[in-house]
Amino acid sequence: MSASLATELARTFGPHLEALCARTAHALEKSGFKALLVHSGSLLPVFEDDRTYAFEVHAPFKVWVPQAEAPDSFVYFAPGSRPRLVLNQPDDYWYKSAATPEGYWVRHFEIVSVPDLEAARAALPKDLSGCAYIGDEFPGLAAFGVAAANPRALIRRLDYARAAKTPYELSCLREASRLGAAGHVAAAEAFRAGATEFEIELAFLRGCGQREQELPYNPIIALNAMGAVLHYQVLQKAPPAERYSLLIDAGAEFAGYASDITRTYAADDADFAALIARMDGMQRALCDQVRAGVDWRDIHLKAHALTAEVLRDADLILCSPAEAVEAHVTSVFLPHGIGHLLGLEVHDVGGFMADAEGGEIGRPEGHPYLRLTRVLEPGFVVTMEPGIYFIDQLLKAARADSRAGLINWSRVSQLSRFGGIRIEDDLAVQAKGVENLTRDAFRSLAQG
Ligand SMILES: [Mn+2]
Repeated sequence: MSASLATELARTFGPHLEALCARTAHALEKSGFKALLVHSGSLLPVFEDDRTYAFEVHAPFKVWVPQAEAPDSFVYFAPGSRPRLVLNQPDDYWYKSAATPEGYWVRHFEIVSVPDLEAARAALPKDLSGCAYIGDEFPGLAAFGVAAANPRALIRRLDYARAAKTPYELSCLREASRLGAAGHVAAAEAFRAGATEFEIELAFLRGCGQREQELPYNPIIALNAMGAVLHYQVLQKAPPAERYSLLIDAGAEFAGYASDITRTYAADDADFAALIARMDGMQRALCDQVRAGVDWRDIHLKAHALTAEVLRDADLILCSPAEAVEAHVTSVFLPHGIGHLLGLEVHDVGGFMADAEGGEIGRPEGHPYLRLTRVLEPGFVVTMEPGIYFIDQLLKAARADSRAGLINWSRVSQLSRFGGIRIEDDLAVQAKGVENLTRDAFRSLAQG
């Protein structure tokens, strides 16, 4: 971490925590609770083994403390007093216990170290009968005597508020983008040097300095036609016979906050490279539409209109762009949502919420995979990720229905070997305009 980032985090964490305390106090009052107890998560054992799966800290815990590796720890917050971190540090010679926390956030908490759950219970107030609990419902929880486990209305209120990030959170997200961009630069270099999917992943990990389980999601690294598998997970260790393209969707994490970045590269084909450039221009045009007060559903529909123009320019459709949208031809090539909230989770919570009470805003008809339907507000962080793909299943369906005559099939078969194109940036909505965390990160890396 750079000295200037350290200073920035030290400066902004206090106000972040104050804001978090205030909104949590409000949510507790509205839901009829006096306090909140949040669990970091339990270790999940592998069937009939003494190993566990990699630990994933729960987001409602890490919104309080950037402590990623502390299973069975708790944050206790009663409005009016300092939040308490009950940190599980078992006396264990098989595994290394969580390190004693240090850094910019520690002084804002009352921190109690405990060796086990029983001691954790003892480190909390005797009477938790007015306290809401959020986390795993582990066997010993009954003995805690909380008022309710995972009360839906309270969780929804807290989720709703998480969409708008504090300045501290924006600093963390900026750093996550910087780390992710560094991974992408290394990955692109590996691709150009002839690396396999697996080697490209290794380059990405080295570039961002993180192991796979630290990343916010498993990287999607797809050579050639595999780019059409939207969440492709294989990471081939053998090189393909020919190299046409790379689609890499990978992000890094900082202090619990994620980046989510996609780039597509052509190996050596001017036609496909031109299509990538066209998509890049379209993605930038969509980024320019993002600002406070805009309904994300409109952005998604605008993306379909622009996709239809790209399809026409690329000679992929035999009808007008308007007809392509109307007949759901664009959905064959762009079957996913145009973006989602980003934060402590890569697909962050609360994307459909109409208000803090939990009412939902539906998706536009015919767009079942859109993950965000809210009107953007300052502080929202969203991804912008248009794409076009040559997906066998969807093309086959279109060929069998009324869309068959609207698609230029010979052009489709010419481009299918490239898989697809997705370009994805992370955007922070400001009071005026928008900050592109991803392009800023790539630019500052290029400037050294
Ligand atoms: Mn994404």
